[in-house]
Amino acid sequence: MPEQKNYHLKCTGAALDTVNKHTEDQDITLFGSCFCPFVQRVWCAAEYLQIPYKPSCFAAANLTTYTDEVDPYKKPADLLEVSPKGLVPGLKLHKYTPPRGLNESTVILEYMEDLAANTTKRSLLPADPYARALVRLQCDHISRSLVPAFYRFLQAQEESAQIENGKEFRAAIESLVALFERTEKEIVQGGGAAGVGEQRALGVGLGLWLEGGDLNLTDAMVAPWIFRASNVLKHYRAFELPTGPKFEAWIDRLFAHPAFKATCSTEELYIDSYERYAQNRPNTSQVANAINSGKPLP
Ligand SMILES: N[C@@H](CCC(=O)N[C@@H](CS)C(=O)NCC(=O)O)C(=O)O
Repeated sequence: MPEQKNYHLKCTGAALDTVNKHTEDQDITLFGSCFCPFVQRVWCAAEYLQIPYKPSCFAAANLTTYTDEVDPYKKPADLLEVSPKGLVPGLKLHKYTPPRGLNESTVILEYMEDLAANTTKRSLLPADPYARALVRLQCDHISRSLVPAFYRFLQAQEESAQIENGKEFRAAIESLVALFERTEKEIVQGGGAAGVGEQRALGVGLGLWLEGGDLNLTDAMVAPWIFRASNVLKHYRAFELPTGPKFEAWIDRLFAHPAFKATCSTEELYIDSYERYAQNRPNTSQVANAINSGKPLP
């Protein structure tokens, strides 16, 4: 029997370069792990919003270099202090005495957005309340449907379940595209824009779906799973992402975006780290257990 692969503990490629660029102490310590998509969400948002942070290596708290990544499965005390379930990502906020913690990737994303509004003045959201609500609808769909569908598909062992769950994951991507189209229609095309300049202005904060757009909250929320669909699901489930010029252009912009690219390790790291999900090994993770028992994700 071939040797089983295990998850990696150290970033590779561009992600490792990024870790090495952030060795100074900052107000924010980001507890992460190299393979975790929930971490990559907030990591690429921190890069985009230009929020200073120091990545943390809590698996070996006495390490003075931060090139290693964290092992969330070992649940070291300093992770549990900021994230009660011992899940990454977690933030330690040193501006408070004593320092405070924050967990949950979606909450951390909103926190960073609010922080940036007062500091770097960068943003992942449009200004208009209705447009913001449409972006949040997209994010809600990602949390509720697309992310669980990814794990159901990857963990399915029976061929019939793999076919069924593959369809479910594809449908979740298609529903996200439908929400993109709705947003584009209602905000950019329905705004009575007088010309290209005005259309561009209306598109600010609507993300990379729009040509000439920039990374937004939805992109950060979903990019890690779309990326893992392109390598992990392709490798283990022969999955192919949808095709078509608009979808492919979005994927190209997403994967090439400097803030996202800076948080990507090399493909092998993901393939290795997800073998345990693809084989649905017992006690792979809290997420895997939730999927197997039909419970909501932790
Ligand atoms: N709802 C959490 C989920 C985070 C999560 O599941 N992280 C995984 C790594 S990808 C983890 O820390 N797993 C540790 C475990 O399962 O014990 C969030 O959005 O932050």
